[in-house]
Amino acid sequence: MMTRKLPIIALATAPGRSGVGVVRISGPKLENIIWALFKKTLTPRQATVLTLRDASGRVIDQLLAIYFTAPASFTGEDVVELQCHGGPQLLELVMKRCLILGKNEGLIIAQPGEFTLRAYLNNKIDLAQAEAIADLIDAQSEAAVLGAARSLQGAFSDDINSLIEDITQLRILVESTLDFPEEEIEFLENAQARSRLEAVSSKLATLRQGAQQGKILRDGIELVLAGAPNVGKSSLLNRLAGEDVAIVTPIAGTTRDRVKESIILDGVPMHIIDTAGLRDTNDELEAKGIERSWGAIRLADLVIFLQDANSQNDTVDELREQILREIPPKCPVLEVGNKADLLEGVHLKNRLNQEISLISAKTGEGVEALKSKILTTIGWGGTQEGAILARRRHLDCLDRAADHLHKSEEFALNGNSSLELFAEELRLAQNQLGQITGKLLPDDLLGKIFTQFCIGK
Ligand SMILES: Nc1nc2c(ncn2[C@@H]2O[C@H](COP(=O)(O)OP(=O)(O)OP(=O)(O)O)[C@@H](O)[C@H]2O)c(=O)[nH]1
Ligand SMILES: [Mg+2]
Repeated sequence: MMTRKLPIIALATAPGRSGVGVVRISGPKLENIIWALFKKTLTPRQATVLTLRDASGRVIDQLLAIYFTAPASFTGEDVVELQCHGGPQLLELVMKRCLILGKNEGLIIAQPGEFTLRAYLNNKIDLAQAEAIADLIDAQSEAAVLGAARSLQGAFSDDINSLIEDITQLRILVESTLDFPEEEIEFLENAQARSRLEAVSSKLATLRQGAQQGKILRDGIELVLAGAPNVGKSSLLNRLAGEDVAIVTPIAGTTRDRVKESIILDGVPMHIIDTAGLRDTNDELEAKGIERSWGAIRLADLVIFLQDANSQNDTVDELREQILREIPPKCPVLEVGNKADLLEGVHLKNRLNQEISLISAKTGEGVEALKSKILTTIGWGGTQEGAILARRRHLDCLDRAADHLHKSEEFALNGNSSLELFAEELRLAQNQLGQITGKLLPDDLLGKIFTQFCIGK
């Protein structure tokens, strides 16, 4: 995939009926293909009405073509976009005809993400921007669209590059001292080096925080509603979703399988999972459901441990222990007491003597406050202004960069300081940052990233 130089073609618009369907072709040289298709040469960047005919001269479609010549195009190669009528059969005929007439030039069907890959390989965009294109297409909320657009404009990449530049300057400073061992100690005590390192660390911390928000905005949160049977988990799901997605009955053990519903909370996609009530049971079907509840808890980003505010007993403590054992590391648990409408003036406290949120899934009381609490618990700052969109991959690179910076600090500031190791850790930190924009990315990772794109992009 990495080295294909042949011209490629794909439907750029979604399959199905639509007003217009766009077929896109990109390749090192498209003049011959254009001639083969239309017996015409096209003026670049000018819309031209053309007729595409089948082998026996019958008109397949009258379409609008726009031709971009390399390097001034999306991919950096020659690109021609054919705006056809948007019928699925028609577009298939157009594609087939193009493939036949472009055969001599080696025209082939594009792989997912191949147009964007070529844009990346031709330095039209960096890797973070290429990912932002896919994220823009997949964005699940308005805030995610704006964040992806900002990343695509290069906001994230600019921050990364500026940090890389700062580290480069620091490395130049260090490496120029390396040849003079007697100056090492002096250097490491040099306030300038130290304050620069601190500045780099704090810049990285800010970037990490932004990327964490960006990851939440992109992927949303797996929010699992867990608790004993009959406490009102399904009722809460329905309340949050604003519709009856799960069955609610007074019978304990109503929910047998996970029910998932996604909502947008303050721009953040929340994938809410209602689960079967947790208890010991001899019912085979219910037991299977409960096993799935635990499965969901093990993959949660946030667990709401729902309780009946009116009947607190030992099983609550037992269940809490169990849930805390099963959740993934760093997954917060929010304890919530439901059925507050039946409660009179009592406030619930959990084992840690913290007051827990009280709500009524039935009347809606406390649910707005719970929504805000959910957002603060997952660390959502609520500042969408200036937000970028980020991926797990970016966060991992930033985390590793932070580790290396931290180590470099130790080598610089501890008793057993070593300038070589200090410089090496700086290099490794820089390496991790470079992977975000793709400058220093292993080839196999590149393939993985682009195959997740949709076809035609
Ligand atoms: N008064 C009152 N009743 C509620 C409230 N929330 C739920 N209920 C009732 O409690 C019963 C159980 O509600 P569900 O939402 O099915 O409870 P669940 O936790 O999903 O139960 P399982 O699926 O069996 O685990 C139903 O009769 C609901 O109407 C509430 O806030 N106040
Ligand atoms: Mg239920």
